[in-house]
Amino acid sequence: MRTDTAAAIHLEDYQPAPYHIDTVDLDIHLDPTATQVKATLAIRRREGVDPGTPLWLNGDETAFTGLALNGEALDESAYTANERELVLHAPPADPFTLEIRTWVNPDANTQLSGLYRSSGNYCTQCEAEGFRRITYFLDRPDVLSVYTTRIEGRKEETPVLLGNGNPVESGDIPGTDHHYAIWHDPHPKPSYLFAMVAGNLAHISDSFVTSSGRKVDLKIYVEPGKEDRCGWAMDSLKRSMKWDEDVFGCEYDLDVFNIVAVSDFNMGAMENKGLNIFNDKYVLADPETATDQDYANIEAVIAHEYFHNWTGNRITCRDWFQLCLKEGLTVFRDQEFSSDMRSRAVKRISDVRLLRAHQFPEDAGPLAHPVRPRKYTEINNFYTATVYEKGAEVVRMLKTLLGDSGFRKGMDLYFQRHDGEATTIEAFLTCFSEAASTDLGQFARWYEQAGTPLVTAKGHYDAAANEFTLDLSQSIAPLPGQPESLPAVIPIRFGLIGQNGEDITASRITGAEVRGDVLLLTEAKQKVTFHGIGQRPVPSLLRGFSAPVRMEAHQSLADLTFLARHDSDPFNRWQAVQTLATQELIRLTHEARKEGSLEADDRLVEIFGAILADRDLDPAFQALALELPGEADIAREIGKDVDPDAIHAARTAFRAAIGAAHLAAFHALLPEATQDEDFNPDAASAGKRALAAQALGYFTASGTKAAPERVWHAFQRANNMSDRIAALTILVHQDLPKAGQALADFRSRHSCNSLAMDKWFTVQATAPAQDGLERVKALTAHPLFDMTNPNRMRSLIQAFATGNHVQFARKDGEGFAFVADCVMAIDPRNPQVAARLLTCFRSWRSLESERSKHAEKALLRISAMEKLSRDCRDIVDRCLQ
Ligand code: 0A1
Ligand code: ZN
Repeated sequence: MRTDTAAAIHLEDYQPAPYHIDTVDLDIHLDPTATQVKATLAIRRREGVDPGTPLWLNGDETAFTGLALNGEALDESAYTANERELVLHAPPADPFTLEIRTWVNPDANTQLSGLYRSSGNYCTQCEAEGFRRITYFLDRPDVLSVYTTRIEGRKEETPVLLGNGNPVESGDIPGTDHHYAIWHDPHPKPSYLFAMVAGNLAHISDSFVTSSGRKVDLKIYVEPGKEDRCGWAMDSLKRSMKWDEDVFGCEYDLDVFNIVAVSDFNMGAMENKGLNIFNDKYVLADPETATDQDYANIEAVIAHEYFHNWTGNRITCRDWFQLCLKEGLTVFRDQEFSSDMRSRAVKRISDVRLLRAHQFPEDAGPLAHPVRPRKYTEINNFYTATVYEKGAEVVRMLKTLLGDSGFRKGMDLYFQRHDGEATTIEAFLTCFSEAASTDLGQFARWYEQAGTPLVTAKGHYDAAANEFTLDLSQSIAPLPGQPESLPAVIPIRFGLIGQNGEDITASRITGAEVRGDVLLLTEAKQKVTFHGIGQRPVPSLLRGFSAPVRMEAHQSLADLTFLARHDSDPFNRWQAVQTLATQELIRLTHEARKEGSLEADDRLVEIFGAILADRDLDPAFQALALELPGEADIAREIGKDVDPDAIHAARTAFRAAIGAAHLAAFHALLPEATQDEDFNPDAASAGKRALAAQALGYFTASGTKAAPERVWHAFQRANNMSDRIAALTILVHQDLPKAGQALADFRSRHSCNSLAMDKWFTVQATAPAQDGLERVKALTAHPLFDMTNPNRMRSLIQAFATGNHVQFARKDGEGFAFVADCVMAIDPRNPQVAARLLTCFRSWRSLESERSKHAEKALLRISAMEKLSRDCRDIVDRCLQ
């Protein structure tokens, strides 16, 4: 493990590598504890580089066993080789080949970076810097090479041998029990996209014919016995391939596309060229074990990884500072895909909820960084919501600003101009400014400045002048390392709604550039006037969440209620309800703190009745609108001196009031109605189930006597995982009498399915009971709990830290202490996973003083660890700065 305090790497220090590596020939002899790797590299000095310039290759715990130059063994004085580097002191001036021999112990690789084993199968993870753990290399994304991989293994242990690109040759090795396979990938790629897999795997197959008539063999590999859960992933893959041709003109470029699902994986999935490797959570689904959310996630992640083939693989990043070039863009593309497959409005609302839940707090605390950071010490810590989700929002704003056709022209130019390159955000933006003949200089600030802009809007209607004015402002609160910021270009999609609920058109708008229904806020303060407005309008601002900002529109209860009922923009209808609910929840939180009355305002309770009664609404939309802001959302809005117990009390009281007031309406929607239908994973059926689950939750929250029996009934009758987990969550979180029995039933039904059992752990981890922490601690001793499996660890510990505010942030500090202990226990085995868990402390300074002192103590305890990984050191230092 690297425990050094590594020096920061700065964007402005970027230099191209002094050598090209044109081809990489790998010969890998597999063995669980002693895999032999021979890498033959064809190396060429870059033009302009002095002959004899040392060649410095990265390693990381790499075990050197031999080196030859142009086929000849080298004198030891000619090079330095250790765990971290291989330096050839004076390489020849002319192109040369280097033959490097290393060995790897896959069984000992608990970091899950490089070559490791998962359930006995060999697999690799090379992004960001895992390839150097297999062989020494210029392990950076701007070194592009053509790879040929020969894999050899024992036939019995590894009947399946997979590599990047196309299969070239395979066969037995006479006189041995070994066999081999050779794979060739004609597309030059960076080392982070290298992958190989070997093991005893089953598969399902299908095929896809591309727009130019190329037949592609598609296969999904899984552990034997899991093949029948791959159908949805395959279906999603074929739809992704078609969609990318239709919407972006991107065609697949190899003869095969393979996906492998493994059960030990640090992240979601990885876009290795032609050989995507997935956390099996994002592949396996059937109605019995996967929720509707799982189905939607699988569809999105399959698409995401597939879309990387163009945005990431064909065009990659010059350096890791440009990570958002591939990630922000690819998230945007997968969001668009899901919107086209499902309801666009529901998808947008769900994405914005996630952005607010994960990215906003990141952007407001010690871990804030620009979408394109300028410095890092550990790149693995920059696979963040800011790079991914805010990065996607920035691409979405580009589309909003340039319009559909301007955006498509820019994308076409990007693909045409940069195919086969490792490039930058500047180059990406240049394609759009050229294609749409527009200056994006100020827009580029979105990539450079951290922090969520706060936009304020105050409207004023002048009846005499027939004018409506909006006083707009934008600002970003000071952040560590960013005391001041400059105004960004903020596209605000808007409408002015008249009394009949229809949008009013202004005869003229002054004070801002307006493109269609989007006005551009470009200054710190701007006054915008809408002329020819014959009645007082209700403004609907930031429609579709047209920019990743916080909006304070100072609207009255009456106007927000009007928007909740009449806005033609579904996002803003939802937003109006959220704004009203948030205001009420903040008020109730203050009441709870002073032990005042927790009686909810009837006018707000009634809004939920209107949503329930509106039969024109899509059930999925109704379900989202009924979902109150989460405890973390309320905490974020309160911002400082946060008391999680008061928030919990307020939210519980508000839910009870809504449930009681609309008991009959909720009763009519209970899950029985949907449970008799055959299961269908499509968005419409999922929406009905989501609404039924909300109904069951509110019905119970109301305190009605009938509830416990109804929930138990719903649990028993469930014919799919969504309904079952919804009922189980209510039973456990409300501590209903049958909770224990339901947990036991669930366990015996699903004990052989680890993804289903992850849910079982999560339901308990997130229960806000008084003894919630003690229950979680007890579960760490459960025979099925395994701290070394990332999914299982996250299902209990991370779920507790991020989904159980009252218990994680307990006043006695025990929640923080427990999670800190877990971080310290995981760190020596798997620093990446430990560091991610550690980020759950990032908002500690916003807590009330007693709790924040406990959090600080826990962080200091981690910081004092002598052997802390670079990953955790980076996070803990930034949290404490
Ligand atoms: N590029 C992948 C995410 C990923 C990043 C790092 C990993 O290992 C440390 C694994 C996957 C994606 O965006 O899906
Ligand atoms: Zn990605």
